[in-house]
Amino acid sequence: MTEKVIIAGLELPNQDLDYAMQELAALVEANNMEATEKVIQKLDRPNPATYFGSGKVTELHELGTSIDVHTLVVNAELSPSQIRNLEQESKLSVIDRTGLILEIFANRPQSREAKLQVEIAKLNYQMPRLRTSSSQRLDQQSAGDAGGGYTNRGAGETKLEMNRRTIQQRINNLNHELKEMTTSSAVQRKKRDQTGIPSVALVGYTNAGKSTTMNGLVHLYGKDDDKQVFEKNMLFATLDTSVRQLTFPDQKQLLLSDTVGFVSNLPHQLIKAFRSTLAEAAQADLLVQVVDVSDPHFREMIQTTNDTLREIGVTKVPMIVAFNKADLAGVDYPTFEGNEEITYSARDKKSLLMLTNMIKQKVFTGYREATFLIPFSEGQIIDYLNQHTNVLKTAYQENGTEITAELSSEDYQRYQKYLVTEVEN
Ligand SMILES: Nc1nc2c(ncn2[C@@H]2O[C@H](COP(=O)(O)OP(=O)(O)OP(=O)(O)O)[C@@H](O)[C@H]2O)c(=O)[nH]1
Ligand SMILES: [Mg+2]
Repeated sequence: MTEKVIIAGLELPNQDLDYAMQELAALVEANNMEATEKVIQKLDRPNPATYFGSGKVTELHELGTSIDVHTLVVNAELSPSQIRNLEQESKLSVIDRTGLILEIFANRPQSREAKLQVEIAKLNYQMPRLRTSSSQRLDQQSAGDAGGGYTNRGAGETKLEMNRRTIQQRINNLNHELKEMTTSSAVQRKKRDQTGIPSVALVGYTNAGKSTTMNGLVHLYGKDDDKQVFEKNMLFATLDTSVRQLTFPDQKQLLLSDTVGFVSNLPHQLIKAFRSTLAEAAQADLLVQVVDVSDPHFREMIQTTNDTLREIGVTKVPMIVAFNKADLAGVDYPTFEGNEEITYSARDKKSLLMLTNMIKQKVFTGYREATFLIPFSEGQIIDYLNQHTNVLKTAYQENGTEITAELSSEDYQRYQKYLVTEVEN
């Protein structure tokens, strides 16, 4: 059964609260809850003790009692004492925006790596929010040393401090495990880098259609046994980065990755925790920012995505902005503007072909056409050229096979000694 909750927000100066509250309701739904009432208060600044003003807190308490709802979801990250005070005075159990997003992430099925990242983020969030009254049992043994910096352990230490220390210890262990995992994915990434195959990452707001775009492109250019990635009309459907290889009819290849979606005020604990997953985007040769252009707030979403990318240190990767769901927006598609913007639908083949062309133009630079004369004794080179380059012509000469192909500068250099002519273009 879905739990009914009250959502509440402060309208502070210069804030589009309407949009934030709509999004909060969607986040609530993504956490299998239902926002039955929405309460808003206009204030110049939050009340330091209870976030809302005292009159509003009384109103929230009365509302909760009258509609028999016991949970209040607040559209901001509250301080630990604000949560405590607000709970005491409203008699409602309080979830703040950060706690809500962390819960959604924790409840999504996910890989071991994403699980670790989410748990670390959750523990970091919980640590300052631990209460003295907590009856959590503490295993003295496991609260051991490696935590570092906790030298004042022992006599006089409160249970709360011990609980904190246990959590810190757990965070350290998880970080350690995560680090080993990231090292191995970094190794994988490095291996892929060495193949010289360019990489393209789909990034953007949650629910924009990244996974649908990925699946569309994989359907056209992927291998037959490539798994589809999970796409669904819900926030944070994707938590893991998946990578697929695309091979185009001209034999050019690229690696396409689908990444976790962003949302406004994504908890900084999560951003930090997901840095390694997002490394795929940071190291990409090209980003495709997928935008749901049918959403009236798409401009804010672009802003949030750009801010979040900056926050994780992705500032120098070139980007195509891909305005998706044009079919719902009632605009012409597919259309493109310059080589940086496309309006399309991830469900439309013509759109995907246009997007592919734009991506290819950006990524496959330095390709050239050249003719090589390969001696008959070097059959493996001919196989390589046929498999990895765009062979345009093959002719058999007395002293070898003459092949004209379009190829990358790496391949060109590799076989330069067999070069006959280079076609200028
Ligand atoms: N009508 C229409 N729906 C689309 C289009 N592209 C995606 N959708 C739908 O939008 C919803 C979200 O798509 P996803 O591909 O899961 O979005 P995402 O960006 O991967 O979302 P997260 O993984 O949550 O970050 C799904 O229900 C898709 O079927 C489109 O071009 N047109
Ligand atoms: Mg997705």
